[in-house]
Amino acid sequence: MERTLLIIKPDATERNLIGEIIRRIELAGFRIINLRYLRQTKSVAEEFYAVHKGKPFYDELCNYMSSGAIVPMVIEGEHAVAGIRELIGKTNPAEAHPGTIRADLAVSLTKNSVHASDSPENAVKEIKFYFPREEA
Ligand code: 3AN
Repeated sequence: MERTLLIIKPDATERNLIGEIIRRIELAGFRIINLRYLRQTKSVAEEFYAVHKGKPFYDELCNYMSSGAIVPMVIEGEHAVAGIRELIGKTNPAEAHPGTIRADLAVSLTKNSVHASDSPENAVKEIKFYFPREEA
């Protein structure tokens, strides 16, 4: 069993897609074991995306991730990190395979509806970020 962090981003919460995204996660056989609904400040978004600091899209990304409600959640399942990355599709929705969350629901490269941890190591860190009391 493995855990990963997924975040439903502001473009998706705004378009009432929380249920649709959760439905796809559950249908794929994963369990949601913790979940929050919040709006974060820009400085919290900057802290979460610190690895991207200095990249040309960093400021836009942090503004966007503090522009509306987000839903971070802890997901558990067999090979959850790779499995959820597959379910969400490529970063750019234009390049994502049909049937993936980003191909079907996302708006653009920035407004790409969801984030998911890209490695088991990052999953542990990212889960701690939004769920500090969650056991790894
Ligand atoms: P992923 O979310 O697929 O792991 P990352 O970690 O490379 O992708 O990028 C984090 C976020 O930054 C992406 N979800 C996307 O919203 C944004 N992003 C990445 N690359 C670009 C880019 N070239 N232009 C604009 N935004 C980008």
